[in-house]
Amino acid sequence: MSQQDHSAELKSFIGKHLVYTYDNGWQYEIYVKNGERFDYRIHSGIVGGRWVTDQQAHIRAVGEQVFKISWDEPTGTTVSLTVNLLRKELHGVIFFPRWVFADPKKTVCYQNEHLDLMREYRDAGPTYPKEVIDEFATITFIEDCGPDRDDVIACAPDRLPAGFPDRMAS
Ligand code: FER
Repeated sequence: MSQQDHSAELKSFIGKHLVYTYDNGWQYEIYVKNGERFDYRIHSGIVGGRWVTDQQAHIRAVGEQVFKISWDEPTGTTVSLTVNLLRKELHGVIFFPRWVFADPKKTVCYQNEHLDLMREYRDAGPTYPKEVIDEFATITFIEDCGPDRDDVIACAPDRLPAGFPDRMAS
């Protein structure tokens, strides 16, 4: 299979909408829009309130119902998620530049409307030493929404009805 065309292996992942909670309590939501892009919303954790749509990412199948999403944020934070749909388990590694870890609230926004500012912060740093977060998460909600929708993740986390992510978990 070529590097460019890996749509067949991603068939069961594209369109998935997931909510998961890391063992450290941080709660996240993602929607896999297509083979190149995804949306996410952060419900809690040091960057809780942050949300992003159409983030470009490397999305690959790495095993039976196991997928990997890796990307580089405009903030300089890099993330790689391994998503195991069979075990409803996820493993994330987040590499935070020092400035994000020191002052996470600077990145809490709808990032799409502040891309230039995020790149300015990234370039101002400091970048090092990076903070590496290595955590497992439990996937509490999975649904299939189909590809390329703009209405799955379409507002800030604090605009959702109270208890939204937990209700999605039941
Ligand atoms: C995740 C861990 C970290 C995730 C996103 C991030 C979408 C991004 C953090 C940041 O940009 O500060 O599981 O899922």
